[in-house]
Amino acid sequence: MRQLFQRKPIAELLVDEADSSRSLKRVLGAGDLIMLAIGAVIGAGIFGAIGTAAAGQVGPNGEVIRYAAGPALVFSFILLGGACALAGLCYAELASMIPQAGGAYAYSYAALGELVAWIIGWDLILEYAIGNIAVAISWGDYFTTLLRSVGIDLPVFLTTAYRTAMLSPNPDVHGLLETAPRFLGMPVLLNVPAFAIVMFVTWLLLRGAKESARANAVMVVVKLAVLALFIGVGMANINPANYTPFAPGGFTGIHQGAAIVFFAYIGFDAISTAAEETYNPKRNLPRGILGGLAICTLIYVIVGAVITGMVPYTELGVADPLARALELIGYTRVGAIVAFGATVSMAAVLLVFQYGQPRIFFAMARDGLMPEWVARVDPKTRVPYRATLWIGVIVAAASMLGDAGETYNLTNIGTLFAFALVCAGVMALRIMEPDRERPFKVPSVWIIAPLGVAACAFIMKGLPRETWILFGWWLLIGMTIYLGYGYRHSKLRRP
Ligand code: ALA
Repeated sequence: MRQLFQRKPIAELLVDEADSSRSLKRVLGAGDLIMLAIGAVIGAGIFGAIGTAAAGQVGPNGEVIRYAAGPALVFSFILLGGACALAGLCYAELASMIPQAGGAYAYSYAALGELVAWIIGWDLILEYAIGNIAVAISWGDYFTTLLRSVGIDLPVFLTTAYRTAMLSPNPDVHGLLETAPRFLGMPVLLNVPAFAIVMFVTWLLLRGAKESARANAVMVVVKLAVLALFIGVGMANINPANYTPFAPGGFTGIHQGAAIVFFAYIGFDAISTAAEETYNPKRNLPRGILGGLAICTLIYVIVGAVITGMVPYTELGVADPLARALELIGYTRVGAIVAFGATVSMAAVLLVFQYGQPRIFFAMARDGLMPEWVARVDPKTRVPYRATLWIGVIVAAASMLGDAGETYNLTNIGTLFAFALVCAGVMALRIMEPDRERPFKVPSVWIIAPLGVAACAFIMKGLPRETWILFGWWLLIGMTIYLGYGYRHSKLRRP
């Protein structure tokens, strides 16, 4: 039992900065971090998931799966901004205290012991790899819209995944199970664009492509420009009648809406992994995390208010709601520009997450919790190439066959769980290592951190039962793998 909760000493997690072969260069300021946060945050959530949250969701037999938030979606965004700020503060404390690339996995190894660290590492697969499945599917939807706008119509059986057809309440989409071409008796229903973008991003990463602050800044400018265009056109076309009813699903709708658009906020935590590359992390990390979060919250609230004023919220239950809303008010060409901006935005998210996932595995493999080959680095490109390639292939294949709705929920529950454990980790380390230097300290930690845990738990509660069951299975599989492999190979006990 004691071994299961053995903590890795922080000193072992820290890298000697004088050793240039093992430490990174401090090149990022607060402005770069804010840009990185916006780069990783704004993507499929605001360009895609927002639609289901506003319109709600009904099952194939007409049963309500989630209540509609309607125009009250802005309250979902405000609630989420607050909850993420609590977790963001806790991330800032741990990131400045343990400036190491493993992120939440490394913090929990130091704060809560090996078992919890493994669970977090396993859980982060939901945030990065499974999250990217949802982003890739959303990318595919926008890409298809974009091609259609220039007169290229891809065959629907090559842009719709089998699982999506199976789950869709829309008879046209569901009917594809019957009408699609067949191979060995099975309907061929593949989301080829989603597969292709993940493989392309993987290829880029394998070449050693780095998400430089500059390239990211260009993509952020594109994102912000198209959102500004959307807001500008949308504001000029608001019909106040669309704001009634304001909260069709009542508080349940706002709560369930928050649980799904939480996806739109994921990614601000990823910049905590830049701690080692930041000048003066004590000052800049909290500014980057909280500044990025504040800007994204503001943008989201405005987009939420505008889109639900442009068209009736019931029209938004599609995969590309921003482009659809513009189409519905007659701005098809602007819709195409927004669709282009969405593909750029989501490609950036895909790249950052697809970059992050192998590195978490890499950190875990270095600690002996995963097989050693996962940590193998290409001597020329310095990329953990095997992990990058395998994760790329698996995410691409899953994006080709999977459904976005299911993956959004799993990602949200997994990330919320990680956020809650980070908040708990701050408290644990305050008790166990009270004297360790904390370059950034969470103010009123005994209020903020428990509130952070409670807020995450509350948002998690808004997720459907099936998501909880899947999450339970996910953790169970993870535990089995740990007991079968990581427990016996951990380098903490066998250096
Ligand atoms: N927040 C990121 C997105 O919305 C994951 O795409």
